[in-house]
Amino acid sequence: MNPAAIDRAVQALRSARRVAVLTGAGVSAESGLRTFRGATAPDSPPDMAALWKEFDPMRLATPQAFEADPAMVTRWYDWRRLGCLAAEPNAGHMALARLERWTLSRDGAAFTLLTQNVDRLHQRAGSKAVVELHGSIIEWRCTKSGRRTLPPTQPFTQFPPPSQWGGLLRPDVVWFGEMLPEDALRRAEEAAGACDVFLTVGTSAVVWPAAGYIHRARATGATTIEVNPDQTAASDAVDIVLRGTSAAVLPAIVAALLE
Ligand code: BV8
Repeated sequence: MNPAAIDRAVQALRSARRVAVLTGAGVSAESGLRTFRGATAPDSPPDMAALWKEFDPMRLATPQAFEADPAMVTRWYDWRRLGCLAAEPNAGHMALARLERWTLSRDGAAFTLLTQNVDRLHQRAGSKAVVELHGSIIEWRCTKSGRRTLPPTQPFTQFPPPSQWGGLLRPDVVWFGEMLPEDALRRAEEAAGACDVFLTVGTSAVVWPAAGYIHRARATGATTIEVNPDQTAASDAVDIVLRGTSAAVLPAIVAALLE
């Protein structure tokens, strides 16, 4: 971890009033949840291979896939749902919740956490202003009524699970080819368009429109900071690159702010 880069990031946050954060699967890697594409935590076990290296997203994360084989898709998502429920927030999640509280303790401040993650670990860590760009795997919704439900913490016993409203239950996530929730798009646009600092953490920055918010923030003059152990599609566009894991870098930033 480059102390000079950390210091530049801390200075940028100290002089900021409006902070926006974008997170991806890498923030949950140190909670034991697999990422989709990029490397996982440096010393992670081999079975932590990226999901899209083992499973085909086009056969699992699209409406067409659900249409073609709802049993297989809901079985796969229930397996991931149970993994998310069993996971615990890590030091990176906790640091982001602490950063939100620190930011909002200052006059005229604003803080928004845009997440692509569907595991709800940010909320369990205490983050409040969370915008779920890609929905949530913890809640499922009826394909007929659109109503949402919080399934029990045990595995479903039937695939696809029937809904009490006459349809099937599907995970309340945004699949490829599906629109992001209107409200999420509005809040994300607002945050990226008005922030002084934009922190992108644990995302390969290849999925749109989420990745676009990094570039949007930069275009409106925000200082952009990337936290990631690896190079990403956004690394060349950001102002400050912090090459390290979120569970190490984020607590270091927060500790320096609280000094
Ligand atoms: C849409 C489902 C409108 C939930 C997911 C331009 C504009 C608009 C759309 C597009 C566009 N170009 C292409 C598109 C289409 C598509 C898209 O982006 N395709 C990509 C692949 C090219 N976008 C869409 O379809 C979106 N919908 O735009 O609607 C529309 C409608 C119709 C027709 C056209 C447009 C919907 C996108 C959402 C898709 N749903 N998942 C689920 O199953 O979870 S995407 C999936 O990828 C997850 O949601 C995930 O969050 C997301 C992004 O992945 P990352 O989070 O970045 O994870 P990844 O593994 O890639 O990277 C992990 C990173 O962590 C790595 O960099 C690694 O180095 C790092 N890391 C590892 N360990 C650590 C770490 N970092 C820190 N600490 C560590 N310890």
